[in-house]
Amino acid sequence: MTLCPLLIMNSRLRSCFGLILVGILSSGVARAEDGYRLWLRYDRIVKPAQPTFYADALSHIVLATPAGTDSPTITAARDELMTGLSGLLGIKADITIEGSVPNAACGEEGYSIQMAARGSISTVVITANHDIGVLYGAFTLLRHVQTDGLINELAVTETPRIQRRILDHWDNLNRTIERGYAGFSLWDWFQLPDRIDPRYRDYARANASIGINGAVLTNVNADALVLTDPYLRKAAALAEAFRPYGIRVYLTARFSAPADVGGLKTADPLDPAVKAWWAAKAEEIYQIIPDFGGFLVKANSEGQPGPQDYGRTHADGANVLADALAPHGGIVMWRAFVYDHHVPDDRAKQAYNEFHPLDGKFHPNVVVQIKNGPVDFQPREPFHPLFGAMLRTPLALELEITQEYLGASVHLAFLAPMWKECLDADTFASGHGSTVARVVDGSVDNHPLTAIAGVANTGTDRNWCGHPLAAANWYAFGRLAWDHTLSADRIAGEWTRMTFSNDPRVEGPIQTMLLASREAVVDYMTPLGLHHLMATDHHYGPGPWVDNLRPDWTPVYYHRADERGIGFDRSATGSNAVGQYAPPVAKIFGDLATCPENLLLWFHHVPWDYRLSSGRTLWDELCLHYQSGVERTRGLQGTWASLAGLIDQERFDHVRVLLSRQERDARGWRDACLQYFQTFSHRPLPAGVEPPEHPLQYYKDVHLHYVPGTPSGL
Ligand code: BDP
Repeated sequence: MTLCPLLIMNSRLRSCFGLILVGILSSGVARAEDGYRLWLRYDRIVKPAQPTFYADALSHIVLATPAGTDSPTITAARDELMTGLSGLLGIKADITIEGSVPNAACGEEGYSIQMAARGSISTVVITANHDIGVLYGAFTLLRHVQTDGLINELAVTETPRIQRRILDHWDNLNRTIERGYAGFSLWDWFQLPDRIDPRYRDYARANASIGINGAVLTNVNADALVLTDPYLRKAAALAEAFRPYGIRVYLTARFSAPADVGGLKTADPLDPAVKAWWAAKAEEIYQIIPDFGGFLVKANSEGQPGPQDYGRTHADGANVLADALAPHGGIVMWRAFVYDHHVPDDRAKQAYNEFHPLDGKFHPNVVVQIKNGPVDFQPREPFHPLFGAMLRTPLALELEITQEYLGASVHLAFLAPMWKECLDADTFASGHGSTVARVVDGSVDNHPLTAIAGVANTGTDRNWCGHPLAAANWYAFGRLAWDHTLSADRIAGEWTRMTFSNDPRVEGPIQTMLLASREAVVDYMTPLGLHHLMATDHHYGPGPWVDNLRPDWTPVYYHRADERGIGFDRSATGSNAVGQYAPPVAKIFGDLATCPENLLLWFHHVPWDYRLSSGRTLWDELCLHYQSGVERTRGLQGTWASLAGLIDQERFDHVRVLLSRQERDARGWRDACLQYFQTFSHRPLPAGVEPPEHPLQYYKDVHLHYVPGTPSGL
């Protein structure tokens, strides 16, 4: 018999040990709030809205599909419900699996959740046509409970609006992540396929909980090595770990792979040997990964190889890969992020110039993947004109969840409001109401293939995304990919309740902070339509003066400040980028008087003394926006401070420190940009703008080293 060590201690020692134990346990509790559990925390709800009702209804759950049988996905749903309900409510649910008739309203991935009385027993029934729908339904039910929804009001039938809801990981095979700010890649390529890190399952659970159903494992700046047998087997191991959660893997295909790893002399897409190589490669991949999703390709962009190297078009290139994948059901996501400094046209116009003439020339399993704006994931851009101009091609929207241009994982920037701006923008592609969202979900032009991608912000950091509030962006991406009609407000509320608490004293302030944060960043970085003022390479701090790189990588190319004014004239008198939009949109953007002020300097070169709607001059307004960015950041700090004692110390302290750096950075942005622009405007800072802390040269001399996520590593 072993005696409990506590029993054989004397009483003094016991109380001392007890204190230590309490200390360990309480610090254990604090450690439990390290963010690892994301929005799936399942801590006990202190006072559920309807305790008895919950207990009754949720004690009996039926999972029903036409097959009516168990599977790894159904097991995942059951496990999640058991864990979730016992954590949230202390309920040990009785979960049964039943057969059901097919329900057209549930489609391929949807579900229906209904309350049903079985005799005297109230039951929750989750019905779906396929197992994955049951899993999605289980997560919805848990979210409802977790956010303290009224369970008797829960009757939902839902299907996703977009079919392929994908995370793009810009992860390299050496585990660094391009533009990744939360540690190294989650994929431990060296130890795969032998070791399956338990984290892969948690990654898959988190994704499934918000409906994400695909992961591109590798960087768009691709390494052809991933297409070789050993790496395909590693990818297959990840695919296996993700499969119960409905997540398919995709890989990036380096266009020169037939030459790089295939031993061919060329990668010319029209060369028969090249076509045969891709066909054989696809065959090989599907042998190893039967449900492989397909390829994501960055071609002829920023030095990547592509079909143009052989005088062929993007359609020629995409179609060869698509034909190879088609017999297996795979797709090609061909990126439209192309521009070239040897082309004399405005960079913002180049993707349209190259892709618009190819509309209708892509094979049916190709989707052209377009960033939300025409330049590059800036804090604010207008929607990409291609969304209104390629009605005969399925178009995917690419969003950047990782905050490459919005302060990395140091600054708080909740991106749902930014994504909603794009999704809700009317392209007029096929008359009024042809929003980007409706182009992407296929409802404008009836495309059967629909997709949306988000460049992931995940990494090996214990809390997954670096900043304790940055997982809100991962969450928001998934929720919008599933249903782009959800409001940013609702998503912020859900995430806050699940990640922190249903306590209104906590939920309200965090939700308010999230919703205010992106506009704060716009104000202190690039207000009024300014863009790409970031320092070279790492894109973290200000560098509006940079003029010594290829022109389309320099901020001076974008802001065009001079003695007269500031901004890029993209109106009919300038580069005429506005001409790439449908006439009703072009008319609004193209006229200084009607252009939304938050995009003014994107489309117009505006005199310093031009009067804005406030009655103030452009210069004064610009200065006040920078100042407001700083003040809004201080507002975030103040709101966060009000949470002292209401949330766990660990996340409280972490965010407090980050916000204080954000405020310092915001001041730096303001002081650097305003002093630099002042060398052109020759005007004083208006009242209300704080004087700069350091002279301009100080900011020019700042050189940051080893900023995470920087491709060159410098
Ligand atoms: C830019 C990034 C670069 C990416 C590129 C892309 O700076 O690291 O490779 O986009 O999307 O935003 O291909």
